[in-house]
Amino acid sequence: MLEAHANVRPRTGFVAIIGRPNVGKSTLLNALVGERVSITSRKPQTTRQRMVGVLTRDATQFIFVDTPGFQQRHKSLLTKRMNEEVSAALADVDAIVLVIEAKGWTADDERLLKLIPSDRRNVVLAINKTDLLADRDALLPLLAESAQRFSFAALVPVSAERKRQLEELLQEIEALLPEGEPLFDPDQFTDRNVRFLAAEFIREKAFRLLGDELPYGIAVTIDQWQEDERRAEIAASLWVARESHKGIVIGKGGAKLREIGRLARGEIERLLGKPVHLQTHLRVKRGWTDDARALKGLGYE
Ligand SMILES: Nc1nc2c(ncn2[C@@H]2O[C@H](COP(=O)(O)OP(=O)(O)OP(=O)(O)O)[C@@H](O)[C@H]2O)c(=O)[nH]1
Ligand SMILES: [Mg+2]
Repeated sequence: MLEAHANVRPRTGFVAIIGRPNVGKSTLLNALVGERVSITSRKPQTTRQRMVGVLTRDATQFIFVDTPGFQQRHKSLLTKRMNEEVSAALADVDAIVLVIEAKGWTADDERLLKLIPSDRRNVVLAINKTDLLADRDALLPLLAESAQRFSFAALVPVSAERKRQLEELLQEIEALLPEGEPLFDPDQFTDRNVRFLAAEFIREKAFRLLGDELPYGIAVTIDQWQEDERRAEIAASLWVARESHKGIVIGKGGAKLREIGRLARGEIERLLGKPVHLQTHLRVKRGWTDDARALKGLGYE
């Protein structure tokens, strides 16, 4: 692909996608990259770690960095680590996409905006979920208000879910990227390995199938991975922070945990392109969301 544009100088750059929890950052990343790199759910705080999604087209390579939703309400050690991931993602990127919802600015959005140095000229505002607006005219005052808040390089209303205005967004970002040779193979769409993606798919199903509070206390590790050309054999653990949570995750007669496993297996099979046998175990690590050593052991450094 890159050869066809030999007369165009290649551009490559890192683009951080930031925003408060649940605005649609991961949905946007997946829509831009065209692959399911980052898990999503209707619950806030789904994403816990920085995640790279790569889009290579023509002579340009966009290296998007999805980040956890930035928030200061819940104060566990896990949340602190998640906020550190956001701050770290802001350093050394070539462009920043700040995502807000078309409903308008919230206090959490404002707090996050304050983390961005005011002299940055490489910040694009993506106003997401425009499909939920009854009246598109409502965007005009929001655009005016947003331009007053910060010198954004561009303001782009989008719908990540419906894949609307993504081309406009990509063009605005592309204009901010420096010249440079691609860092990833054009076929590669993430820096994460399949084991990590598989663990995340399991966590996603738990997020989606469990009630409102529980998912924040769930982590997933892969204990065994055996794969040959024809099939894969995977064993994973779901970790909960309290003994009393076990029953909820297992569900009546084991139905909940089975359903989580069944849905996750489907996604892992799509990812690997072969049949998967997935075993899930439920384990307790008391208070892991506030335990530095446990966080490290579960992959949240
Ligand atoms: N209607 C509508 N819903 C959207 C859109 N984009 C995302 N969503 C939904 O918003 C919810 C949150 O999406 P995520 O992509 O997980 O949000 P996030 O910002 O990554 O959330 P955290 O990782 O928790 O910070 C999901 O239910 C998405 O389906 C959109 O353009 N329109
Ligand atoms: Mg996310």
